[in-house]
Amino acid sequence: MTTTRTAFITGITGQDGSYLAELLLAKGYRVHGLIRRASTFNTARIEHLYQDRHEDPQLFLHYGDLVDSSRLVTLLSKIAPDEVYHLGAQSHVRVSFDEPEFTGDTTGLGTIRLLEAIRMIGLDTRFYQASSSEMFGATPPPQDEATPFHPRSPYGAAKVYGYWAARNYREAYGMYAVNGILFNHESPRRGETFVTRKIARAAARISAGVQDHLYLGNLDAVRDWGYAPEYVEGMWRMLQADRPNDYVLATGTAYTVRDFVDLTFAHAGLDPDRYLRFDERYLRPSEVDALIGDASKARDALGWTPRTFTPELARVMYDAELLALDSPIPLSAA
Ligand code: NDP
Ligand code: GDR
Repeated sequence: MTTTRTAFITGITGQDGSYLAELLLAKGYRVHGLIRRASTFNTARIEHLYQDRHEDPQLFLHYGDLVDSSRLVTLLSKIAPDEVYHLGAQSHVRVSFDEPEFTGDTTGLGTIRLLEAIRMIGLDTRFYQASSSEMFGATPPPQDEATPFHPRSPYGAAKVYGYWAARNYREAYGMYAVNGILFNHESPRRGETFVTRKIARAAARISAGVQDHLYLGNLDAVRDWGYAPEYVEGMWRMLQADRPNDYVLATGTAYTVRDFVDLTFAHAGLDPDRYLRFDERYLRPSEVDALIGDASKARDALGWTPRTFTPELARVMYDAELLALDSPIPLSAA
């Protein structure tokens, strides 16, 4: 007899949370998600999931916030999930320089609030921490699980705190807690202010004649961009392993921001130099110059490998933007 497993996802309204909820529902999980109360709808990325399931709901949303410990305790004790995927965070690196304390509170302390809630309740659950390649920061590539951290932003520093919190609860209390150290992963559901989505959206709007220019900051940064749906599958695999461990997920390939512009505009049949402009507002006080991951450990231990690489990603994201221009369905739900 199989029993339905229950998952709890923080950050379910975000890019990764929405793909992970889809994946887990397809695997037969009952999925609970933490959402923030907002004056406008913030559930566009997951709306299709609960609309599909009116007769037999398997997706349940709960108001709460990572800064509200007592709410996390109440919710977790009521839901008693088998797996907790902690994806909620103030996830924008540039914004973390404007809001360093808030970023530390949500992205850093939010992790310990959740871990401590699990410990206090005595919940037997598996815990996934959304760690980031931003923790490597200034340490040159290639980066893997043994690479020293040198964060270059309040966001990166907060993620280092979350990483060590997860490891500490594993070592101190024997908790099944893992760190997925994920390199950049993108999709048509990426937030509009991250660079890949910004480029894809601008190219589509320029093609359609509704935008004139694309303003960017540093074009020389090197990133290892993969495809988000493949990365959430890696998160799930990490929690199915016999023992808790930490894993890098990455494609192992390197492209500059300028390369992403060129790939996207070439696919759109546009000359980037006609439209590209520089705006220093998009520069960061300290930049992460190059991130290129080595995901050999995840390949060997979990059988995880990336299938979509940056050139295809640029095409997929541009095509989705173009379709969305004519569609009444918001792209974040597509
Ligand atoms: P998004 O920015 O798309 O989503 C962030 C999510 O966190 C949203 O659901 C947001 O809710 C929620 N959130 C933010 N603050 C709070 C809070 N105080 N309380 C409760 N929920 C909150 O991020 P991604 O989906 O791209 O990333 C998921 C996680 O993985 C993040 O932790 C990110 O830092 C990390 N990560 C991402 C990588 C990437 O390339 N995408 C790479 C490595 C790590 P709302 O919708 O209300 O804003
Ligand atoms: P990143 O992603 O900082 O790597 O963090 P982002 O897309 O914001 O920046 C990538 C690189 O592009 C450069 N850049 C610009 N970035 C933005 N957002 N807007 C611009 O106009 C622009 N012009 C140039 C940046 O300087 C940077 O070098 C993402 C987030 O998802 C994190 O949460 C996650 O942890 C890391 O990826 C891995």
